[in-house]
Amino acid sequence: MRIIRYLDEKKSLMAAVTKEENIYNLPFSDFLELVYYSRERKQSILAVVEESVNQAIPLNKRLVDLKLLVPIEAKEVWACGVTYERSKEARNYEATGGKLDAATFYDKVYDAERPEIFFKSTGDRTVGTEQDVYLRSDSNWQIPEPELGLILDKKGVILGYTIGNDMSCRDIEGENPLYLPQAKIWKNSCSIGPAILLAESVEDPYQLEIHCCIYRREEKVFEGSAKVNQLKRKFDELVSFLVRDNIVFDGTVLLTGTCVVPPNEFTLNEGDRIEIDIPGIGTLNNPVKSLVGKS
Ligand code: DO4
Ligand code: MG
Repeated sequence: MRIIRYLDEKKSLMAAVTKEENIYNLPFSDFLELVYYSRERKQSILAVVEESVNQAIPLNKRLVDLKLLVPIEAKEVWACGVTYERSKEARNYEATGGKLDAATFYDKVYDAERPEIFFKSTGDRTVGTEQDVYLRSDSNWQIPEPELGLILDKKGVILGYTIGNDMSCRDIEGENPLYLPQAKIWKNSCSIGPAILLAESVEDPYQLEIHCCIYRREEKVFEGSAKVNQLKRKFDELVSFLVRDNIVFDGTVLLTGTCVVPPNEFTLNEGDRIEIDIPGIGTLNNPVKSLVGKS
């Protein structure tokens, strides 16, 4: 079962989407209201949603007809780094200028007990599907990072899964690791959506697959895929480091790292379109706009 938010005549509505893609409006204003209601009733989130669905009639609309919003207005989005071998290789290339025999802090963090976890975004910087992600004006090497996102409660319990795009500037990060926040955080540098797949509806989330295509003038210029079971660490391990001695809000999103990296010579251009698909969750589709001349 998936949960979406959509705009209906300027009103934001929440709905459940079944495996068969039938859509049922839910009587909650947002995902957290559903979470709190299920806690009060001592029922699982899925049980509450199924009860609503069983009493409702499906919308006479398809998902593509809806103007989808971010599935959750997360106060904070955090992200994990170098959790896949492919990300380590790409980072080593950035940091060493291609001298791949040099041992780097990326090699170290890949093998260390403590994972890399960084602050990625706030609600105001995060967009949903069909909304523009922006390119920084001071970077010449920018890529999307397609990632599985965990929707957490304040204790770190995984409530659901979504798709995340951790937009990144490879030149800024490669120049100096202390520039990481600038390589990762700017206006519209994070997108999530299009839905939350309820954790209770997934038998084995490590079997999820991530596909990414980038289109330039509707021609495919990059395509890549990965399976979440290529992840070096377990979700619980990543979450335990995020919540340790921290304040974590209900509805926090934790991106789990990327395994799909375009070739080193690739950089995003204004006008590109990024499509990230995780079967079972949906497709996160973002046009790319440039911030050059806008700041
Ligand atoms: O080390 C910097 C960030 C890594 C990252 O975002 C990723 O591996 O997905
Ligand atoms: Mg990333």
